[in-house]
Amino acid sequence: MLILAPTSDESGALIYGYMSQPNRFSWGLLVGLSALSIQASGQNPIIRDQFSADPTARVFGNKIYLFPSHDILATQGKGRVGWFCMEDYHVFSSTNLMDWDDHGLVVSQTTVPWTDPAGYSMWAPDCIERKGKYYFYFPAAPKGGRGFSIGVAIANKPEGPYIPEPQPIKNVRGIDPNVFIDRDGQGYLYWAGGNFYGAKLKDNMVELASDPVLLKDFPSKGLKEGPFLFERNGTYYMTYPHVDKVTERLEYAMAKSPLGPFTYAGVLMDEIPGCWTNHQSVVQYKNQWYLFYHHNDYSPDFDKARSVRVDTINFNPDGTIQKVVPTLRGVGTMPADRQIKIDRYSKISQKGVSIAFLDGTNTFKGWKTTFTGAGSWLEYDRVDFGLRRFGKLSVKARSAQGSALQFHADSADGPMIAEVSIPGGDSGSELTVPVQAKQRGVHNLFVVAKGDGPVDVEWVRFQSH
Ligand code: FUB
Repeated sequence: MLILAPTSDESGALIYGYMSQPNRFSWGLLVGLSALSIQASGQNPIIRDQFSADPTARVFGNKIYLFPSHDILATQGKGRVGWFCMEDYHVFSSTNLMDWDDHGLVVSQTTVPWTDPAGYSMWAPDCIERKGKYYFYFPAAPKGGRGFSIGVAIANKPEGPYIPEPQPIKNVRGIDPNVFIDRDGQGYLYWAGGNFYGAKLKDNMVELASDPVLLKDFPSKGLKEGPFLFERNGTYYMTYPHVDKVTERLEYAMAKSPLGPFTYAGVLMDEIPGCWTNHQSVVQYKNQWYLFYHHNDYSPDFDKARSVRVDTINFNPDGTIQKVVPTLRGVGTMPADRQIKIDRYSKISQKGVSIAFLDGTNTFKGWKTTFTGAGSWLEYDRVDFGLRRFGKLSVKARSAQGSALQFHADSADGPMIAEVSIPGGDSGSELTVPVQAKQRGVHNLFVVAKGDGPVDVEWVRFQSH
């Protein structure tokens, strides 16, 4: 039997693949209890106070819920240093895709009866609603066992509390569970284990109703995992990460029934350099489709500490999907009176703009934008000025030798909203100036450097008074 286990690529870097021998390190999983509500704000990555990966997004009622993996850093005696390390799951929700509430820990390796409590391998999960109950599916290593099994925890609300089933699902070995309920009410479970497998679920959602089927219409070369199936206009789309060349890219195949046959249809997202894995879900919310995925934004030197992102996804008239280009700006409009982190830009000039962490020892503090050279510019799309005609603009900036920035609406030479002189000095300060061309509604914001001296910008914000 094939066991999912870490191995190394040709350069010796750790990756994971399928080996015919079990690996020595252990795995595992808990049931979460406390609800801790922390706000995280929009732009990519969307979760800004902890690592998050393998995002499954689901719409329940009028909210969008996020069920990601929760990467932590292994230390000696806690997980395997240099490898994935996950001990629990959090659930998040949003009504605007900008502000995400963290509902806290919902399932943990120490309280699921069948999992190794020191496994640190709670990999990609999924969740679905059926008849008012919420079924949370997760892979983990069974106590004293090998490889991964897949279990279910059940709740009356998407936020939990989730009660784990005493045993994993029989006849399922693998990772990355994905669950789908068709229009006729039939549930399906998909998972990865070298290949993709699928099976019908019984109405109770915790037992297979049929033998697993090998879904054979997928690439035979290069690791593939993370199956995520959705339906649109009678077409079933199977999306998945696949290593075609060096790292994972997102691909998809189309079918006329949930178990196939599937026909390869293209690439959803190209490889993103710097992170070996990617992992996706596709969901429609308020008439727009979104692709949730991950990248190692807060951990550029270690790609097993990842962060969830979201971008819009669009379909062609023939039902095929337009390739998604990953962005820092993400989705949604940004209220003008928030701290607008322009380091999550939409576009920048070819020269003279760079992004760096504010504090390399704590990357969760975020980034700063540095302008070097007059004429360099940055575009930040979709700032919502509402009807308020904000009268002041504040910017937190620093420039050792002094500089100036101009803010324009709609283009680099569009109406000038404000000009700010940044005095020379080493301490960053909040500078406030009157707005010249007041704006209403949603506009793209352009920041243009007017001085040659380097200037660091942390955020920009509009105010009424
Ligand atoms: O997060 C651990 C594993 O990395 C997931 O299960 C895979 O899909 C990949 O993202």
